[in-house]
Amino acid sequence: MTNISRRGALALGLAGIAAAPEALAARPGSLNALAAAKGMRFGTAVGVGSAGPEGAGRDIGGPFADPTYRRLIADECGVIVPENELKWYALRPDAKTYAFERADALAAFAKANGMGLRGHTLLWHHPRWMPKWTETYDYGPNPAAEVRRLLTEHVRTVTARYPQIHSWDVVNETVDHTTGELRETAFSRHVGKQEIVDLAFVAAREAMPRTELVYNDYMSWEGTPEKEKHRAGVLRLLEGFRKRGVPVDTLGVQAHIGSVGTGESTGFARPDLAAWRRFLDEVTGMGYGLVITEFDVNDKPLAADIPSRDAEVARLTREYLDVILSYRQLKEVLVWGLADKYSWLQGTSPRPDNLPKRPTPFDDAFRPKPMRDAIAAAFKAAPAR
Ligand code: 9MR
Repeated sequence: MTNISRRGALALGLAGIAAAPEALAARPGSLNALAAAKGMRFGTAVGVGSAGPEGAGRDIGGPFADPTYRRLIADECGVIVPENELKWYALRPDAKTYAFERADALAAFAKANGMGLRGHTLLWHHPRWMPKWTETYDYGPNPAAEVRRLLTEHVRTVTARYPQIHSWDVVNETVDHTTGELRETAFSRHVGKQEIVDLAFVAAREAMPRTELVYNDYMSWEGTPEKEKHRAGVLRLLEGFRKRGVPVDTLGVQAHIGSVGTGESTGFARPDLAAWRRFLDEVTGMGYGLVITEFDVNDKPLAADIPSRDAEVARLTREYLDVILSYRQLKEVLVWGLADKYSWLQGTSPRPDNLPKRPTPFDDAFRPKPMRDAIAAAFKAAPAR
């Protein structure tokens, strides 16, 4: 286990992980092997658990403590991404400290099992997810300079700790989906909304000349005016990067699909495939790569019956993947959790019948679901890249 003390490991309940690495690399027939046959990689987010912005640095336990789940991940995946552990609120209890232990444990697990590591995220530029101290911190007589110093130092320090990360979500979710405009945070108030985002990418490129730098967001394939506004806002941001020469390589497509539970539209997916293809054409036309960073299917509005629920989730998975895998710019597909019991969706707006959701490829007993078959079939049908 690299970069994590024995005491730190014990505190996190992780002792023994390094001593007993799971199977090396994903097994033949795994989702990663099927992806690899087409020049792609498959992976998942996994977390050790960490409290939100109010409790930075505090461990609350998590899926990574489950050895059967770790084995499943090592079996199926060629890459993992820490679900929360690299976020500012998890890494930065204050302006001076870095709490690397949890992310170190995940990095060591990836290494021990021959898996790659993605980074999420150097700047979740969203007021809700910045640590609370950034609101009250004394930025001194030249606040803009202090914000720039803080962010640049953060980018350098975190990227230097994990040089093995081949792809970083440098900036996450800075486009407000309701307006298409850029979000404001304690940082941007001093520096500018556009400038802070540009700075993150410039600092990232300086620190990591050969790493894929990603702008990551949840713009979706739905046909509503609000979703259209979100896509247009993301396109404007990507165009601006090109005009200003900001070093951004790839668009991260989060791909939380399924339930459309808020705003003007509720119910299950009603994709506008023509609008979605137009969007992907514009993105790739500007020379950006694509990565699916957070795939899952929220089954909240679907009827309780499990076989039909799973079939509908699988159908939507296949439809979504067939469209986006037709773009050879797409090189990686990551799900946001591999097994239902560890999906973040269990902790968000419940189903009307309060049944557990079934948004991921494996069920609570880690048995493969029709969604896994759909991903496998989509990889088999995808053009090679
Ligand atoms: O799955 C994550 C959950 O455990 C966290 O509580 C939450 C807030 O940090 O973030 C979730 O992951 C989000 C990701 O970082 C960015 N895109 C949306 C994801 C789901 O909310």
